[in-house]
Amino acid sequence: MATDVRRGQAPLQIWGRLTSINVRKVVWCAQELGLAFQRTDAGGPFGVVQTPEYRALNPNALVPTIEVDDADVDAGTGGRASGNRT
Ligand SMILES: N[C@@H](CCC(=O)N[C@@H](CS)C(=O)NCC(=O)O)C(=O)O
Repeated sequence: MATDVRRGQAPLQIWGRLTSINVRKVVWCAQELGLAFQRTDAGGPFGVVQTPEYRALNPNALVPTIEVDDADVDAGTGGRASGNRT
């Protein structure tokens, strides 16, 4: 992947392909809550998850991953938050 995974403009970034039921849950939740978000395809045929940039966000290399400001949150059952919030 040649893109910078921190390129997004929206306050909430959702990483993951819509063919993943776990990604759909997060997108559905964000929509129900009326949150502005940007989603970027990752996982499955889109790849991305094995790149060092993505693994820095989510070492599990799974989707979805949620990015909120400077915090990276693995939306999976393992739940992880990292990064600095100011
Ligand atoms: N319970 C999992 C949910 C995440 C998960 O299993 N995601 C699958 C898709 S539903 C995944 O990333 N598969 C690899 C891929 O899509 O490349 C977790 O702990 O994160």
